[in-house]
Amino acid sequence: MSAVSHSLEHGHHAHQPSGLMRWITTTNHKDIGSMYLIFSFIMFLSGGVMALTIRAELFAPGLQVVQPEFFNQLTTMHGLVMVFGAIMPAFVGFANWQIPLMIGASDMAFARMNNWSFWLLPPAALLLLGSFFVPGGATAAGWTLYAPLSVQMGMGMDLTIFAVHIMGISSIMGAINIVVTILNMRAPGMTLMKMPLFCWTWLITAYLLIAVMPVLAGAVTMILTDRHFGTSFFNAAGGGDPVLYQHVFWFFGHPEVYIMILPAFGIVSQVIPTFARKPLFGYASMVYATASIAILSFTVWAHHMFTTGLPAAGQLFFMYATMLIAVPTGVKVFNWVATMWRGSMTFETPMLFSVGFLFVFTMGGFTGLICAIAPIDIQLQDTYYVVAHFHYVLVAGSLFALFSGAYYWLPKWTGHMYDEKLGKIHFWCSIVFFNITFFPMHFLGLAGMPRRIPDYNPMFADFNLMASIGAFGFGFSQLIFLAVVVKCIRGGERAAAKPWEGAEGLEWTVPSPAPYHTFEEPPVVK
Ligand code: CU1
Ligand code: CA
Repeated sequence: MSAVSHSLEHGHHAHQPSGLMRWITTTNHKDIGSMYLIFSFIMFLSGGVMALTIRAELFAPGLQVVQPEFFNQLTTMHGLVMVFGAIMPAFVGFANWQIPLMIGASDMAFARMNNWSFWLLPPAALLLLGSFFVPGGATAAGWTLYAPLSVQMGMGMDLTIFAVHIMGISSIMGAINIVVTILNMRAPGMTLMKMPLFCWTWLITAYLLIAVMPVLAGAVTMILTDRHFGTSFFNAAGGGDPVLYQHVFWFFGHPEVYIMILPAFGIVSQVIPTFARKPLFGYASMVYATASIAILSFTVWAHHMFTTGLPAAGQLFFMYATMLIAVPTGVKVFNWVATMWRGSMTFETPMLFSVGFLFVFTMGGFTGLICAIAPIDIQLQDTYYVVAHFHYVLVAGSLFALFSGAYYWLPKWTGHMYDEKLGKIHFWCSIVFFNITFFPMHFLGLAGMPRRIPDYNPMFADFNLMASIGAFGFGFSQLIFLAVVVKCIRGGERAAAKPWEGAEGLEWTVPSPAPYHTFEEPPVVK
């Protein structure tokens, strides 16, 4: 008895697993947040290598770096890896780190489920990346996995379907955790309308995830049963319709775009007030704008399908509904600019990435409006204009906001200040090379260059050369970020409890617990 009680009293610290077991069994939101971020960065580099192989193939007309079959696998897997492996898990990593700190909760509501949400991801990634090595290789149906091609592809497609199922389960569990944490675990006095905006954007994103991940799971399951169990959901010969797949997929796919951008809005809404040294302009309107964007995102899916023979009334509906989203998005951009108006601004790396985001993401918003116009979209469908548009949204939008947030919170996460000079070099290289890569793609698309092809007419040569040079510059610039993060984890100037001077009270709504070094043993709670 006494031995047992002795070990119970004093055993907590002694029995805490260390080394690898600590990371496998951890239920600490900070540890899990770090694992999400490291995982997503590894996936970002894998997807990046695929992108660079694509750009090497397209460096000049007539080049053949890889087989055309493999090229199609690369464009597909680049998209899937970046969307499901890099961007989404990175935002979940931010949510894990920041939400409990920002609302004054001790941890996520379901700490053990949180561990499980993360550890589902590495096996899913292995399935996805492993599909390159099965007979027939990875699926080459495009990241949207359109039927009938995806029904006919080799077994790489089955691995992809299974991976999508697992990543979907992980996302849903993560989203449930975020909703329950925010609704039930806020500190006394932390009303919903006092929450930092990052929490609001994630609360709304979590609802989007719970609503649409099952739709994606349904879409790929229908492909699976069409492939192996004799159904004909997407087979016209059996009474089905391949266009049905596009409806189901984009009912998931458009809200998915906002899943990847609303948390980015949240990060930018934290960073800009800090470095403008003014409270966020129009907090309540930001909340309502976020919610409006989320609700409207369910009503626009067929703007991806203007060339499928939709009735004219349908085309008009989806065109106007899409344009409507520009209103709440405009409210947000206005509020960010108004926050900076007459602020005493400084431009440390997080602010550079947020202001950069504002310029370049807004470009992606404008080209989105152009694509929304049905008669124009019919011309631009499946051209590089669309590729340019969504990379302005997902790279200049999601990725730049992730970098902004990473630099902003690295001092909190690691306990050290990052190297400001290297951070600034990373920003300027990123934004310059980003534009060299993707701006010419607008012209390529307008001139009619189709996407997802391994070779092209020599008339497209100049802009492709520019894009490829830009892509390699952009890719290698990301190694600077890796260097900054590794350096910051390993040491450096100790970060103050409030690392951003002159911005007292704007960084955190509640006093956050003192940071401990994530890569040290966590402190023992007495
Ligand atoms: Cu869309
Ligand atoms: Ca080629």
